[in-house]
Formats: sequence, structure tokens, C-alpha cells
Amino acid sequence: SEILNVISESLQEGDVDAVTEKVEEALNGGVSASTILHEGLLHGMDVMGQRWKNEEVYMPEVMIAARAMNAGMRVLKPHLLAAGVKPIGKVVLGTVKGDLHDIGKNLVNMMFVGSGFEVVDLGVDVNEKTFVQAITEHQPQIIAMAALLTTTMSEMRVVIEAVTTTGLRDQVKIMVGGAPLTQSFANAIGADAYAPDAAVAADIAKQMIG
Ligand code: B1M
Repeated sequence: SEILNVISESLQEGDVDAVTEKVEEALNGGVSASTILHEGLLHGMDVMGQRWKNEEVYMPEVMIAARAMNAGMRVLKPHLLAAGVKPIGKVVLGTVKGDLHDIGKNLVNMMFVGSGFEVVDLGVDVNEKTFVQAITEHQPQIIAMAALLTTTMSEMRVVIEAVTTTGLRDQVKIMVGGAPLTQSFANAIGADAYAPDAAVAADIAKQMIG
């Protein structure tokens, strides 16, 4: 529809105000938060990803689009989340060391919260010590790690080794995700699960605590 196209295009232009405004307008017009997310925001981000791959845009433009994406997600967030339910479990989430990509992780965060989990989001560029500390401090049932770069995927193995050597491995399930990952990579590093997208991540998390 027209408004979803406008959201996608405003995102591609990095127009934070327009994205914020149009997402609100679409919500008020009765468009579902999930439709706005997929056919508006993520559509725009996909286009930018393609353009970058084709070398039609530069990184600052992608960065500005990502900022507009996050602005739109802030508006959508309360609408994607289940209202006032008691958490069914706790997840510690973060993008691994050396990696600053957070759009996918933020989406995973929302899907977890929307499925009833309490989420401790450690942010981006999170090293193994911080993950280990968070297990001790927050006692989550699940650790979820994101990596978007082939050069940072291996940090996941470092985290799992640190969790193991500190004797905490039996306390938590570990799930991994992000564009360059595969099930066989997850198996190779000793993760309990690989989630190809945010919705599957939430489903797997529910199974893990069930
Ligand atoms: Co980056 N970048 N980037 N980037 N960037 C990619 C990932 C890349 C594929 C682009 C390309 O070359 N075609 C490429 C990686 C190549 C590789 O390693 N094979 C790349 C590169 C190279 C880089 C830099 C190195 C560029 C440079 O400096 N030369 C640099 C690295 C910075 C760093 O991290 N240290 C860099 C920087 C950036 C920006 C800052 C400009 C920006 C990030 C802004 C931000 O996140 N705040 C950015 C962006 C936006 C991208 C692309 C265009 C889009 C990523 C994205 O957000 N997608 C990306 C190209 C692409 O993917 N088309 C690219 C939307 C998001 C919803 O999808 O994150 O895949 P995704 O999440 C999915 C699933 O993967 C899964 O669920 C989500 C869907 O539901 N998932 C999980 C994700 N995390 C999960 C965790 C889980 C479970 C599922 O937990 C269990």
C-alpha cells in the first residue's frame, strides 16, 4: 500500500522524522505493527542492503538508513509487545565483540519480549567476560548471540568456551543467529541452537524453557 511504500522510501532516504511520523500514521490507520515492520521498515532496509552490495550507495547512507530503521522500530515496539504479562523466562542478548550491527538483534529482542521473555540486552561489541558476568548477575535460562560479519562469528566460540570454563555451561542454553551463520556452524561451536530469523529465535527460546 501507499503508506508502506512511503515508509520504505523515507527509511532509504534516512529521514528519521518522516519514518517516525508515517509509522505512527499507519498504526493509527489500522495497519498491523507486523505489516509495517516487514513491508515498510525491513523492505526499505533490504533495498539499502542490495544497493550497498551493488555499490550504488556508500556506508554513511546505509548508517543513516539504519538510524531511521531504529527510529521506526521504537514507535512499533510497544505495539509488537504483549501487554503486561509475567515473564516466562529470561534471555541475555548481545552482538559479539568487534561487531556493531544491531538491527537484527533489536528485532530479536522485540520478538523475545513479545513472546513473554524478560530480555537483558547487553548491546553491541560484547566480549566473553561481559556475557559470563551477565549470566552470574542475571541468571538467565538462555544466552542469545548475534554476529553479522564473517570476521566476528568466531567470537561466539570464544564466548561458549568462556561460559564452559567458568562452569556455567550447564546453567544456560546458548542460541546463535545472524546472516552469515548456519546450523552446521552452530553445531561446530557447541551452541544449543541456531535461529535463522527473529521469529524462529523466539519459538526456539520457548521450546528451550518448556
Ligand atoms: Co554492515 N555489513 N558493515 N553495516 N551491513 C553487512 C552485514 C554486509 C553483509 C554488507 C555487504 O557487504 N554486503 C557485510 C558483511 C560481509 C561479511 O562479513 N560476510 C558488512 C560489512 C562488511 C560491514 C563493515 C565491515 C563495513 C566497513 O566498515 N567496511 C562494517 C563493520 C562494522 C562493525 O560491525 N564492526 C559495517 C557497518 C555497517 C553499518 C554501521 C553501516 C550498518 C549497521 C547499523 C546498525 O546495525 N545499527 C550496516 C548495515 C545496516 C548492514 C546491512 C546493509 C544490513 C544489516 C541489517 O541490519 N539487516 C548488511 C547487508 C545485508 O544484510 N543486506 C551489512 C536487517 C536485519 C533485520 O537483518 O541482521 O540479518 P539481520 O537479522 C536477521 C537474521 O540474521 C536474524 O534475525 C533477523 C531477521 O529476523 N538474526 C538473529 C540476527 N541476529 C540474530 C540473533 C539471534 C537470532 C537470529 O540470536 C539467537
